[in-house]
Amino acid sequence: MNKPLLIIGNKNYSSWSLRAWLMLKHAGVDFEEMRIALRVPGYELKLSYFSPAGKVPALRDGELTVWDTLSIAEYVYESHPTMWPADKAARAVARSISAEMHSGFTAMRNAMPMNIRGRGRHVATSPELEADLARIKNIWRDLRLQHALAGPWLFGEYSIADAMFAPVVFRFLTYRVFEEGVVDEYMKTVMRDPFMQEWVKASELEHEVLVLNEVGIH
Ligand SMILES: N[C@@H](CCC(=O)N[C@@H](CS)C(=O)NCC(=O)O)C(=O)O
Repeated sequence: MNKPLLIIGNKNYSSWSLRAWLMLKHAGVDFEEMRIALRVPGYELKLSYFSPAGKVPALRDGELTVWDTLSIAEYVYESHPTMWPADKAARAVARSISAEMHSGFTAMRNAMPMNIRGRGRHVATSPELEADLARIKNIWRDLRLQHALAGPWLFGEYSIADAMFAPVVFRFLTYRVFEEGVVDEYMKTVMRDPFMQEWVKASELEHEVLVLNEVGIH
């Protein structure tokens, strides 16, 4: 039987690809990956062949294709139930913050595109951006204080929610968003994750530069 195939974009820039990849890695799924470099001639045709929505990530498992990050998350969860918290209330909160990440934080996503190789950048601030950053820090702080005894992740044990917020940690490092205490500790936990390190190394080997994602001044 063929292994599941995850179709992803550029590791340096594609935050949605990173989320799905982390979920599969942390669930222990034995999968292959195929990278389609975004915004190079012909990429849309390739994407449309592998992904009905023409976007990454998409997961092929046998005859089945699953696309859109939250659907991939739920698909992974069905065979790996530890990927959401065991407690029903915690699971509902984990799904809520993951959905909030999926549909929200537009000001941050627009102003601070994921760019792992970028460091020490400054972008213009706005009330909307500040509100997004404050909300994310509050989510991390509240959850870490609540679940401190259960482990170092948002809900103690690693869950899909951690994968959903992992690209935000890269953004905070690229655009110099700091916060002391449990928020900083959580960011360090995320960066120590061997799978994050593996992704970082791969992003450093990529040569494409997507100008629209290269924002901020030093
Ligand atoms: N809602 C989708 C968003 C996926 C998405 O926007 N992916 C970007 C890359 S991070 C993409 O495929 N862009 C295609 C393009 O730039 O043409 C999901 O959750 O997976």
